[in-house]
Amino acid sequence: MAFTFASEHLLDALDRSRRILATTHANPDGDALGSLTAFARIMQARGKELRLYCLSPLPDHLTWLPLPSPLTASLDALEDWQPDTVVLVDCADEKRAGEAIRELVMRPKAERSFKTVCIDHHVGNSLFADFSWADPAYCATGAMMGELARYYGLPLTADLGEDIYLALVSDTGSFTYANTNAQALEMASEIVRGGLCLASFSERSNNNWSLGRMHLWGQLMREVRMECGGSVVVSIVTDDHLRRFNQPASALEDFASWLRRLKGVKVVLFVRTAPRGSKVSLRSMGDVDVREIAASLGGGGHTAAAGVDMAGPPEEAAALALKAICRAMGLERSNL
Ligand SMILES: [Mn+2]
Repeated sequence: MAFTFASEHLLDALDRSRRILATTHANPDGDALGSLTAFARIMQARGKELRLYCLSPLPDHLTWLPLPSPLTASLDALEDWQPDTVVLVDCADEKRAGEAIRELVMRPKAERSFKTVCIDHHVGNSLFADFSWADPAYCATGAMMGELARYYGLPLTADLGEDIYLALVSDTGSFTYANTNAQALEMASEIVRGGLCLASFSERSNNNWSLGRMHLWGQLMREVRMECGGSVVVSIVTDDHLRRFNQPASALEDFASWLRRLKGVKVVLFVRTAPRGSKVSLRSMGDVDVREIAASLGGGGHTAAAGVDMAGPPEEAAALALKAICRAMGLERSNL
């Protein structure tokens, strides 16, 4: 597979910057945060001043991640600190980072004193930024950060190595998904050679569950059901589930991926309650392009992992999504 690298223009824009506001998508996962912190470290090593913004607070399972610079959820907190460059990582479009960033990015060039940069690996990046490096050949935006670090001659060690490793494992399902490529494994190997201790990384990143989260997953697994003759697995989570086990929504992180383990399943449909309606996650084992299904419902993502926010309660959203899945697979749905 051919990988692109950042254009001279983008590299030049970064070189000329002094104060960078870096951000990523709301509800950040390991790739979003890992690539954000990696980017910040790389730019700090280049002598830049960094501020980090994310609409959502750090999810519980990622609070252990050391931050290179304070992370704020409010642009007002920057007070009179003015960026000359706004960088969005792992964002396919300007809306994913939230309204405050969208407003900044969408300002006409003549009305702003900063340039915008996007580094991202989603299919269908809208190229909204002044300078974009968008390449779906990369398994994770973190892998792009690894390439950027190599370009600047920075070793993939210590916190930078760990940031990138977190991004890689997060988006490849610990090197098990179809997007896992030799480049990712080579980069991981370079990070391990650089001193990352995998046992202690796993200790921090995986072995941090509460009993409530374990019980919640147990309950959800009991409720899982099969549709379309066993090729679609459906899991629905309501507020009641979270309340009953006293868990935050972040306790559901990665649950959908586990449902891939059911034999014969081609698509995972995971629907959960969201502040406005429902959040639908789709996972595919490779035969079905779930990004297309998500797009038909107004969402997006990757071929093997996509999502969409829908109005209405989870049961309703699940029924609509299942219909779209069955249509895409050329199957009649059994019942829901
Ligand atoms: Mn990603």
